[in-house]
Amino acid sequence: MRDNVFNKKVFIKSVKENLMTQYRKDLSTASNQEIFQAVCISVKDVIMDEWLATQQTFAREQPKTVYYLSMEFLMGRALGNILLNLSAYDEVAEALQELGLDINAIEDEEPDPALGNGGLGRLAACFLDSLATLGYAACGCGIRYRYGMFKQQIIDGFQIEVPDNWLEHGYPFELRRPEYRYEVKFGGHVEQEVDENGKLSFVQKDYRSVWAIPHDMPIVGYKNNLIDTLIIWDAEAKEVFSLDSFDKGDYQKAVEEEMLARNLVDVLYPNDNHVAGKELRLKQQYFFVSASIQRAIERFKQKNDNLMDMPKKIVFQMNDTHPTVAVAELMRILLDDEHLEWDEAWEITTHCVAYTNHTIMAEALEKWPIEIFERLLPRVYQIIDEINRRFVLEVQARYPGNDEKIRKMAILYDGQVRMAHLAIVAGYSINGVAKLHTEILKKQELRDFYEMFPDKFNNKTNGITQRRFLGHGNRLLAKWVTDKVGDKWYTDLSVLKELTDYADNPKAQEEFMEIKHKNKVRLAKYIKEHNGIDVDTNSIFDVQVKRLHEYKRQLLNILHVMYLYNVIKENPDVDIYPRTFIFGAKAAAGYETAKKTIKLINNVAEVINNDSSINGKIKVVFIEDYKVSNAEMIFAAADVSEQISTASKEASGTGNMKFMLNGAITLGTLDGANVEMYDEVGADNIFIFGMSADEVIEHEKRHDYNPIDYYNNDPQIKKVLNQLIDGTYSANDRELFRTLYNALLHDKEADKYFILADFRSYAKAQQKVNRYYQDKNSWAKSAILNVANAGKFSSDRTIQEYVDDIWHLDKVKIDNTGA
Ligand code: 26V
Repeated sequence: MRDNVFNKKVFIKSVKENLMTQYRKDLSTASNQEIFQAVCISVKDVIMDEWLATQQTFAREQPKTVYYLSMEFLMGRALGNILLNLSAYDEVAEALQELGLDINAIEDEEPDPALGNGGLGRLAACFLDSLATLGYAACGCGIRYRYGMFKQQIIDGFQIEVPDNWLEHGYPFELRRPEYRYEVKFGGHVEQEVDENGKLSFVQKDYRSVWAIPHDMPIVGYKNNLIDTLIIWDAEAKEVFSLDSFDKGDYQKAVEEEMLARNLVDVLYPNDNHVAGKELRLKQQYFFVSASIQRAIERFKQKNDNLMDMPKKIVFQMNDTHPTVAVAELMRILLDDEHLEWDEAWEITTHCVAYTNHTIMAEALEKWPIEIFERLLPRVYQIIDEINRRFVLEVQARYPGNDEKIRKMAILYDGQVRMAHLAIVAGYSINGVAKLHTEILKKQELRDFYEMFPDKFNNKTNGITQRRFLGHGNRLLAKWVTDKVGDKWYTDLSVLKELTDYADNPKAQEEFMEIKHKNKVRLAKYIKEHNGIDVDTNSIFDVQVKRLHEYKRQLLNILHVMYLYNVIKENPDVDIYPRTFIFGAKAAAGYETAKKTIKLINNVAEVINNDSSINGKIKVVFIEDYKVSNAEMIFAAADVSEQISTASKEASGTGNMKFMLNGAITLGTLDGANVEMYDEVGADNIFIFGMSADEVIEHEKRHDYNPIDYYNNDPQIKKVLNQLIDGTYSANDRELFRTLYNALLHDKEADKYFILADFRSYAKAQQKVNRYYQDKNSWAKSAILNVANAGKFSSDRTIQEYVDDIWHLDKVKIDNTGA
């Protein structure tokens, strides 16, 4: 079947036909966007057959299914990835070439479905890719945001947020399925009713409701004919506001429901690691969770008649606390709709839901005011209240007279619903996302819960899909790797170990550096086109791309650039190998410090890039609108990967792994998964600096850190900080960076993220980078060893661990003979 369609001749014919039927155009008149759409339709033909075959196999074999509940799926572009996984990329590229078209230009027509903020959403996307590739039945469940993550424009150095209307041209790979809609109810009140058997039941009255309409997206497994599904739910008004309802006196209700549906899925909240407590966000959470659970239960009931068997067939993985209302919604359906007893419903729920924690940042811990919760979800709130009541009894039984424990552990406390506590009490598994992170959870943040439920806690170190981040993003290196060790790495990344044999080989080193250089040329071209800056492709590409957050310390990086610039100015002959400092980062719209940091980076770039006296030794580039599609190109071109978070704050990081897989050398703290990367690659092939997590935590406990000491005792640090407020980088407005200056020296929690404490150690590590790069062979060797030791960080490994330890899914084989 695949062979047929992707046969060059057949494919070209099919694309031409699509152009004709869709647009009444031929190749000479069609735009690239139209050709992109036509190509997608041809590809979709193949997908549809395999998708159906997969779903039929699932229906027949009833494998256990994971429902991955996530507010975010940062999918990135689909076309190239689908072609790669269908093993049709080369054929299609050649076919397009025959038509005089460049496949990259066609791929560039696809908007990034940016239905996520950062690491958490991208992880969900990598997981789906691995689940399908490994042959497991999985269903991603999320929201079809009308506007994805905002597009970032840099104007006069400032970030400007522009709406991302990703659906503008229609999205070719989604399938709208209104026939599988569900009703989701909000508000009203709960009434108790007694049925003829004297049984008490609870009924929600006077509610407003919307339809949840599923849109399916295909998740194509790698060369295995299996296609899983990502469902993103859209909201539609139940009763379209009409004369009919007016007649019935429902006018007000119809209008309200239409308004509710209209706003519900409009925007993805662009905050990351920070809770704003917006009511609409809670609505979004309940909306997609309720629809997803209704769907799962309905599917289950089609083939099973005993709900107590649900844990054998279904697991709901909660991606952070955002979908935690799932606990109460599942209870509600089992109690109110399925009429189970509390103990039965609890038995099922506590064997069906599991929770992943992605952050220890206190600002990201979700707590909802009880008032909002009760008003919006009255019945769900009653259930949470009951779960809490029972849990508190349990705590009291275990720690008699210890009110402190209750204060610390209760689900409802101080007028708030603590979502993490609900997730932990109900979930049968609680996992962190890197070894260090899980240890910190157990010893610090969630210590009381660990003491009470030690067996629930486990670690699943994150991973990334090598198919997108090497196979698609770095085709040159992918080919080089395949030439050396065969193509097994696509599904078993551990074979990269075999590259170790080449690390010392001068020819392999040269080939590797040549590929890196070509990727740098590609990125330089992108930078020239987008930023108008010429960068030296022989310079070290030193890259920090990730969400902008104080704990990630982009500020440390740029302060160091300012320091280097001072050093060069004072001593023009200093031995500094040319370096291009590349940044990419979006800041949450309301996060002032983060936005100021972007402005600072751009102002420093402006000054340094235009100072001819330093002979182009250092340059600074801020890449606008960092997103999955340009990320793939950036990782491929990086020499140095900046992973410089304050130790203990970055739960895992996944960008770090993408750089490693592309042969960049990490400059980082012993934080998150960096620790495990260090273990894999060895001390000689990574640049580590800064305080340890234990040291940071110790200072935080003792409140004994004083950044002023560093300022007073280190003249070079002092000079750099003074330059924040003396107009060096803001000639027209000396006060522009005062807030950054104060945040480092004078605010209440001055230098909360220990930038000054780590500055010297960072500068030293940077100096090591500077020297090491000049020894080309050693550098190439280390870079190759980074690729060779990246095997552990495949999301295939991560997913297999989830399957073995938490989900216990059945492997499925899709028979392709009917095709
Ligand atoms: C939190 C919140 C809080 C409420 C408002 C909206 C919002 C949106 C996203 C988040 C998630 C923050 C947590 C997160 O992204 N954690 C990242 O997860 C990655 C995957 O596990 C991990 O590699 C990163 O270290 C971690 O920061």
